[in-house]
Parts: sequence; C-alpha cells; structure tokens
Amino acid sequence: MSAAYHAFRQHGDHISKFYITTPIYYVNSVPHIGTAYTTIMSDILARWHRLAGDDVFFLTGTDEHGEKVAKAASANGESPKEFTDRISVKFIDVWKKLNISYDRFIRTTEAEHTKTVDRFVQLLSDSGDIYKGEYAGWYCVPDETFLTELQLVNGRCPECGREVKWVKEEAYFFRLSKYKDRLLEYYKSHKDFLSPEFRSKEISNRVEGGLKDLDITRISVDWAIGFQPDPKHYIYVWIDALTNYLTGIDWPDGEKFKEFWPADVHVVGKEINWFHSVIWPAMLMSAKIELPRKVFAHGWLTVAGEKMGKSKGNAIDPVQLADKYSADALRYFCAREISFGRDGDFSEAKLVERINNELVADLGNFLNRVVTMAEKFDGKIEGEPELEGKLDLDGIRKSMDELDTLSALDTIWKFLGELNKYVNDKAVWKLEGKELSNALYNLLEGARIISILISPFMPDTAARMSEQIGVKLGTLKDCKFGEFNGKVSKKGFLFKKVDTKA
Ligand code: ME8
Repeated sequence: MSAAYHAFRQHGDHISKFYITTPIYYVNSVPHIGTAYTTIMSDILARWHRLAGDDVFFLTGTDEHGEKVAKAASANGESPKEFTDRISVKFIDVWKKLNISYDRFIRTTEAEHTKTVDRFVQLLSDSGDIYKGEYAGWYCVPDETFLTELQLVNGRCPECGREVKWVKEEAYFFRLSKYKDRLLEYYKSHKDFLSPEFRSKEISNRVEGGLKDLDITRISVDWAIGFQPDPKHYIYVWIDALTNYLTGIDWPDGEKFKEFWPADVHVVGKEINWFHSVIWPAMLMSAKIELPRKVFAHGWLTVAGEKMGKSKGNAIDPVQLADKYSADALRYFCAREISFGRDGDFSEAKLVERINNELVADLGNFLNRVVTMAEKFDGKIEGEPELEGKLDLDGIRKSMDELDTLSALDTIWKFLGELNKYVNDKAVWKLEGKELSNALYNLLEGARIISILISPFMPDTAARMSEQIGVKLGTLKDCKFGEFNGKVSKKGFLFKKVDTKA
C-alpha cells in the first residue's frame, strides 16, 4: 500500500475498499496445510481491513476444470460434476473449521463463470490478440497430460514415470509478446505492484528476456469451457482460472465490480507468480480492464526442507492440527513463524513451542492473572492511563499495510510484554484500594486493546478474551485507553499447555 494511502487512512474516517483474493485451488487435491496457509494469511488481512473500517471483499474458491480433474473423477468412478461438487464442499468445510471469513466462494464450473470467460475472450479477440496456430509439446498419453520440457523428469512424465510423446495440435494463441514493453513500463511506474520487492526483479528480468505467445485452447481436453469462436476448441487452464477474480465480483455490470475492482491484492504462492504478474496483467491490458494494485507472491511451506504438497506424500492435514491445537493456534503460527513472502519450514514441535511460550505463558497467563485479581476486587475499576505510550499502534498499522504479519505480531507482543512487566514491577497482587484499582484499570484496558489487535489473527481467542473482560469486542478505533466499563468474569484459560514430555 502506498505511503499516501497509509497517511490518508491515519487521518479521519475515510472508508476505503479492500478486495483480496486467494488462488482458486485445484480440486484434485483436498485442502492441506499449504493451501490453508495462503487462505489463513489472506483471511488475516481481510479481517484486519474490516477492523480498520474498510469495506472488504474476500474471494476464494476452487479451480474445477482440466484433464487432471476429469481423470481424478473417473478414477473415483464419478462424473466430473459429481467429483467437483463433492471436493469443493471439502474446501468449504475446512475453511469453516479454520474460521475463514470469505465473502464469496467461487467455483469455475458455475454458469456465471462461463459467461465471464466468453466475454473476456471476446475482448481479447476484439483487440486482435488471439490467433490460430499450432501447439507443439510433450504429452503423457496414459495420464492425458500436456507437459513442458521443464516438467519432465529424465525425459519422462513426472507423475507416472512413463514415456512421453511429442504432439502437435492446432491451438489458439494469445499475443503475450505484444505486451512486453507495456508490462515493463507498468512495473516501473507502479512500484507496489510486484511484491514482495525481492521478487520484482526476478519477474522484470524474465519479461525483459522476451515473452512467447501463450496457447490458450486445446482440442483434446474437453472438461473445460468451450472456446466460442471455434467450437471444437476448449479453453485451456489459465484464462479460465484467472478470470475468476472478475466473476467473483460480478464483472462487468455488477455493483460489486464497480465498488471493488481493481483488486487490492492477489495473494498467491510463488510458483504461480508468473501467471499473476505477467500473463494476467497482459490479458487485462488487452481487455482494457484496469490492473490489480498488487500481486503478492508468498513462499512455500516446507516439511524438513521439502515443498509440502499432495504429490510429495508429505501433506499435513490442517483439520487434524486444528482439532488437536485449535484453529487459532494454527493461524497464529502461520502469521508469526514465517516472514510472509519467504519460505518457511513447518514442524509440529515449533507450533507447540509457540503455543506454550507465547499463547499460554505470555497471553493466557496474563489474562488469567488480571481477570482473577479484578474479579476479587470490590469497587469501581478506574485510574489514569499509564501504559498508553507503550502501544505502537502506528507501527502495527504500518506492518499490516506492508502485509508483514510477523512484525505486527511482534509489536503486539511487545505491548503484551509491557503489560506483564507492569504486573511484576508493581507487584499488583500486593496492592490495595486506589492503587489496585488504577493498576487493574491499566491492565484491563491493555487486555481489551490486545483482544482487538489479535482478533484478525485469532478471532475465537479474541472473542473469549473480551467475554472474560466483559466488554464488546471493538475495532481499531477503540484501541486507545478510555473508561473501563466491563464486567469481568473468569472463564478458564485461553490455551492449554501442551505436554511435550508425553
Ligand atoms: O495452482 N506452501 O492451484 P493449486 C505454500 N488452480 N503455499 C502452498 C503450498 C505450500 N507448500 N502448496 C500449495 C493452482 N500452496 C491453480 C491456481 S489461481 C487463478 C489458479 C498454495 O491447488 C499456494 O497459494 O495447485 C499456491 O499458489 C496454491 O496453493 C496452489 O494451489
């Protein structure tokens, strides 16, 4: 987000809109911790913007066409429709479990989406950017999969290890090459577009090296949207997938499109950055549609250094983790353990360490101590704000505007550290009367503010915290010391310590 935007938001009550998207996930795999990671991080950003008073639209969904899906369906003895209906529900169920607050779940098999693709292709064609040519490439016959040279493993299919065949097929192409200069120009004049910054060079260098036109149809893949200008062809993968971001907000005439486009950020994994940072903007230029403000490519979650994914057989089930440790603990871990943008290793041991040290010891024990003392206190809790200066709210806002959840949480935890220190320095448990009232006032106001600040990360914990403090969970506007008028009631620990010796 630009500095000007940040400054504007700090002054006054101006309401901004914020449109955020995740990739739409292939239904040939059920949700795992990798897809959960992107979705959790996007949810945290969406919730943060709602907390700041922005009008938010958060889109996620499933990518349901293509040869792999058709094959997975038939391997299960199901039609593609039955299969995609079933798997998309699994995504919806997992996102519910993880408390994902999306505004729309899009499926590319929706009738609305076919209309978007038809219209979009027509616009590219009107710009003279679609032509008929010949696709040539590797093809795995038993897997019915097209492969690039780079995907081959020792010259064979990476999935089944069998021999691949060189095939040629009539196909339609998009004139990607035409957009090289305009893209480079755009990157130069929109410094926030390619992000994080360290990835932007990688993309612009590759574009500078030249762009090849992109094949956008196939004859042999028919679990796909038809290519209207030539009915024996079907749309091949990426136009279908990328245009979901338009269908999701009812392009071209819907109210949502008018309010929310351009997207403020497309959050994606680094392996699909090229499609979002190069192909998508070029197609939007061709269709004469405004470009998104930012593409943010995050890194990979690895397990013991290897990319986690279904095909690797090292997929971790987020539902199992949420059942064992709570969705909030998992969400917190994603935002605090890995610098958003970089790769990060997932391990249950590290998750447990963070739960025990940060969620149980720093946060849970703090709340428990304060609420215990406040419940015993007989009298009105009031005092002078002494800890306000310890809260760096602008710093937290700035970190979140930069999508830096790790720094934001660090700053929130610094404030929590100050609250814990205050309890010990003042030996609050020994105080009485006015002094005790003043200390409790400061601690409860601090706890109330913490509950607001952690709510995008841990919505359930924030709700339970504010319930114990006896206040309604507020928004960012309420993150300042005021009068305390809660009715404290202790309701047990926020988190349970995980026994690491068992
Ligand atoms: O690529 N670490 O879908 P997909 C971090 N349908 N993120 C991971 C991850 C990991 N180990 N594994 C998966 C597709 N992801 C297309 C997208 S968008 C118009 C079309 C996340 O099911 C990450 O966000 O293969 C990655 O980009 C996405 O899942 C890929 O999901």
